[in-house]
Amino acid sequence: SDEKTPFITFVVGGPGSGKGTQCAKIVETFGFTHISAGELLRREISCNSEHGSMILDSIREGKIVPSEVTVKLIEKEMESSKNNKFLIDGFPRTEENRIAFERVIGAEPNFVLFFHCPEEEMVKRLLSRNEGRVDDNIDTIKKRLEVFTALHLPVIKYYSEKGKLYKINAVGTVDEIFEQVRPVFAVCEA
Ligand code: UP5
Ligand code: MG
Repeated sequence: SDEKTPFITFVVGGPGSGKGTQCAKIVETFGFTHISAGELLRREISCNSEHGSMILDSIREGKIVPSEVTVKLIEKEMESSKNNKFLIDGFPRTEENRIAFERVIGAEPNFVLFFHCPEEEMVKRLLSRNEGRVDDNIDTIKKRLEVFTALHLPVIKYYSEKGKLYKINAVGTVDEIFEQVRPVFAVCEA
């Protein structure tokens, strides 16, 4: 493939659906660079950047940070990478996110992985994660689920209609789920 044309995969799904876990396996197996939008935002909080306190307030409330902030962080990360294969995790969360990315980056994803997981399973995983995330408490988890449910469908529908959506059943062991993910990437390697 062309060195300059980035190969972009979006990884979407509800809170705790296993996006980060599966991205780590994709990176290991297929050599992508993992860009987690949530991690980029948490990094802004911990380095006390310009938008840090606004981002912290949004994450505590499970709200979506303004697209321009998130897209700028993603853009910087893509530009500073020597790789041209990117996994963008936890983004786009809304139609507005999607449109802002296309406008700023000037590209569409090659395909989109959607991890589909029942709410009760997501809640169970998040409550037992224990990594000290400010949003892993039951009140914020409920808000994250509400925001996801209210906003994700148009994004899914858009990519589904373009034939770019791969829906993964995100229930099962990490390895079982990866066996559904692997063929999607194996095809694009061939
Ligand atoms: N786990 C994973 N797979 C498992 C399996 N198959 N069986 C059993 N357990 C499994 O997994 C969650 C937990 O489950 C872990 O403990 C894992 O070991 C276990 P993980 O892989 O971390 O799931 P993930 O989908 O990545 O969950 P995460 O909590 O990161 O998802 P969110 O989408 O909620 O979080 P994110 O970091 O993307 O965003 C956080 C907040 O940032 C958002 O709520 C929002 O406020 C803000 N944000 C924006 O505003 N804009 C953005 O573009 C992105 C984020
Ligand atoms: Mg994650």
